[in-house]
Amino acid sequence: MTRNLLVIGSATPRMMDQFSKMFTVHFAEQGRTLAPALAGKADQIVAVSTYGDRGIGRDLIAALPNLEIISSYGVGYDGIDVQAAIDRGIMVTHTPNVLNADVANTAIMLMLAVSRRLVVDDAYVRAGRWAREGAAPLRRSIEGKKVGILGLGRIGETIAEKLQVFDCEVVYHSRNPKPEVSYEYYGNLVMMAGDCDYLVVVTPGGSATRKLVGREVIEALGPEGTLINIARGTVVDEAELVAALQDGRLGAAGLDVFENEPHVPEALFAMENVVLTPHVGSATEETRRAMGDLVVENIVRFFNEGKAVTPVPECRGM
Ligand code: 8YV
Repeated sequence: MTRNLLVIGSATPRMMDQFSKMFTVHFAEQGRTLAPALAGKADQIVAVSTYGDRGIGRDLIAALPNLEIISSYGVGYDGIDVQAAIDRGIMVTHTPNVLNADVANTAIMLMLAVSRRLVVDDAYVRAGRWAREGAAPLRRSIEGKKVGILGLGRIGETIAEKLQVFDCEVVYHSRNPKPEVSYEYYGNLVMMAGDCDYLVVVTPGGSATRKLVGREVIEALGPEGTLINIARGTVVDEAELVAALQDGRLGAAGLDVFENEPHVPEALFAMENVVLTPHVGSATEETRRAMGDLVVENIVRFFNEGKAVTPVPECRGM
């Protein structure tokens, strides 16, 4: 008898090819409840494939009495009720490391795009303004600037390493200092923001970091400062961010993530000092393929060998 797998959201054709070799595949539109069509099959589902930010909640976990593994596409797993899974002995896996380089590249791409006003200058050329009005205004360099990284995990460290090429001075804030790194540690986020040209948000989402970057941090970064967020929209107080950009209390922002995706505050659309991307940090063919392969490998190894490849930290002992 083949096992049953529930895909929440969608899976790539390559993932589907692999899944269908091993499983009967079902789809659930929502992460929170079970579609009525699936109600009769709930007890047959042993594996779930989902996304970190879409996740799976306690109710749906409870509706799947024989679930053994939740394999998530992405490093962040704030949308998954991990405690509900652990309470039932369900393994939760994610896809760390394979996306470090591209997510770090996205952060640096946003730093450069904001500072050099790439989008504005591109529009300037396309509108024929270069020929009519002459050279575009001078922009700001990222060379040698001080960059504060909020959350020095694997992606944060990759950003820090890559920024060495730009001679940036990297400092960081996280819950605890990391003795193995040489970057200066700030125990106080507001103080770090006050000392930096750029604040790069890389810390995981979830209740522990909700609105961690609020008014005080934003104002400390100040009119000459730039906020880059490639983590989760929930980490930044978005209303405060928009207001600070409008009033000139914050200099600029490069944002890949938002509080209520795919909805983005329209006030940002008209701002030339802001670059917006639609949550594409890991969205390259190469990285997404590696992430998909790891989602599948976690499930396959779990059922074949009893051990997943990349459990979330809370499930490492299982
Ligand atoms: C998502 C991400 O997984 O890894 C993460 O935490 O946010 C992304 O890579 C991607 O949006 C999948 O939808």
